[in-house]
Amino acid sequence: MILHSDLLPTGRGDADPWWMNAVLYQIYPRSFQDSDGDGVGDLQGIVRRLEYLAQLGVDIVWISPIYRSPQADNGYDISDYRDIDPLFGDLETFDALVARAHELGMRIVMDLVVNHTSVEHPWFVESATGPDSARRDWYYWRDPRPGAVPGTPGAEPSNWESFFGGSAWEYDPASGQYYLHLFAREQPDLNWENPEVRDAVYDMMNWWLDRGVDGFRVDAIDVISKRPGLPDGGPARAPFGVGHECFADGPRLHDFLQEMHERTFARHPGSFTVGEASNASPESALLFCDPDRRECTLLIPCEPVSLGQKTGKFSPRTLAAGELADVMSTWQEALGERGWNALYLENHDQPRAVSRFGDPHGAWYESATALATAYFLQRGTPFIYQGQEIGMLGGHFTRPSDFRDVESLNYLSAHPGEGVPAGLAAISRDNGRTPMQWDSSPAAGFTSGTPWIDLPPSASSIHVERQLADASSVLAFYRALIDARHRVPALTSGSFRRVDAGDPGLFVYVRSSEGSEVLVMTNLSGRAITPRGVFFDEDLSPSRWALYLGNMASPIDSSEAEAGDPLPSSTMAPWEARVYLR
Ligand code: ISL
Repeated sequence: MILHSDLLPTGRGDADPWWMNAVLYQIYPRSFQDSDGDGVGDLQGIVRRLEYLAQLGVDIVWISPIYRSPQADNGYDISDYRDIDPLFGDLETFDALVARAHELGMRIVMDLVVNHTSVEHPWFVESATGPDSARRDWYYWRDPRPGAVPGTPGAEPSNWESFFGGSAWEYDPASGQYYLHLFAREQPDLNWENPEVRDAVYDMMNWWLDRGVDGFRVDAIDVISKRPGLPDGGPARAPFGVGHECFADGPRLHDFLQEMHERTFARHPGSFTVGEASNASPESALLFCDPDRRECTLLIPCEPVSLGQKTGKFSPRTLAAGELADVMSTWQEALGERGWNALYLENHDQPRAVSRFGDPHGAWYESATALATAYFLQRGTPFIYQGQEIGMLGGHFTRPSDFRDVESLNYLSAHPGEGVPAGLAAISRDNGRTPMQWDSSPAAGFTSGTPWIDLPPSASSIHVERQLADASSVLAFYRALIDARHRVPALTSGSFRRVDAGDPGLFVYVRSSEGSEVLVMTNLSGRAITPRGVFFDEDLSPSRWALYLGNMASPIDSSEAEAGDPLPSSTMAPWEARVYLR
């Protein structure tokens, strides 16, 4: 690794709004740090690790759901929005966590899951008492299809499929009706058409904001508005199931988001809202995050991380050279200087980026750092998912009993006798949920007990302790990227321009603002490639570029090692990454 920190402006630059030079870190609490030996991470564990995050340079911490929950979908099924699940701690510990994070200069963002609740939420329990319940209309209850035998296949009110497999309708023999669940059957969809539902949601959001949280990551926000009448959908369009066009980007979605903004975020100036919109496209993205529309601060699109889904999620195909770079640039260009995006490669729903897009065996370090460089310096707010900063790899799932995630378990039970298909092992959400690897102890310092999900074999060599002691580690590399985001003006507000380097394996771009420019060169392939084109470009030719960061121990052209050297025209090694400033 080559690092010339002396090239950075001293001190943190200005940003307006504040998140333009901020870096976000996502914690999946169940797998971050256990403090009581039950094998499940908890809030006290997070508190213990806050200093680690502050030292890394993290500005915002998003914590996946910690509310009271039966944990059918690891907390994305909430039974009490105003309490902490005892698995993770209590409100007092949560308040202490927020206070400590604030002392360390970090903000806390909660996950907000309001497309659905748990079946154990009192709202649903009351709604399920029967058609006369005062809360019946808080959820979607519908009669069976006329003429069909209730409770048998085909009798569902519509043909919609759940994201997690099977019908999106669950039959309730007691009332003879079905309720809608776009996710697991334990996650009934709230009826956002009902103003009482929306009032209750906004009250709850204000309760947390008043308590001191700094914003929300709003889960599955683009499916809250359903097409009136809940009609049958047309044929499935991969990777989505049947009915998707009837509930994604529904007719009142943006009215609801604008109302939510007005009723909650507008009352808490500076609060941060991330909308998770798996259906958003480069064409629709600005509807969510154009500041004038007053909806979300930024958007989590899913297209870049859904790449390679063929007919279904668990039948991945090999990506073509340059495919990832092309999708990322399309999003950058679509949002331009108006919108603001979440930049990310990993989260708790995705496999680890190095396992998926890199070369975990042949070029682990190089591909981890090249992928990091490629996404981190684009326009938007970079998100780091826990463990990504040390290049964690995916899980090792060989038996059905190795899986924990509801989506994977549903898949296994729908495909009995197939063992563990390779696609499931590679793409299962459990890949991103193995415990954080802190040190070389048997459970990687995550717990003194038995972890709720197994660690991968790579845990013994990839861990925080080792990387903190190594000035050239993946962790050190991330720290250098974070420093650059904090200090270089072009990375805060600068435009994004992709440069054609003549080969799909190369992803090269320039960020520019007045008086500050950054040139990012990455080789996202396992081939050595000589860039073409870039250096004939008038704008890029001056020899004033200085190499700030590189992931090769010694660049192919040794003259590149010195800061201030001219832009090299030499070949980029497989998975090489360079960041130049001027
Ligand atoms: O990753 C997906 C399916 O495997 C996505 O379609 C994902 O389900 C979708 O983006 C919504 O995800 C969010 O809501 C889900 C929860 O299970 C996910 O963990 C969460 O990120 C339901 O609350």
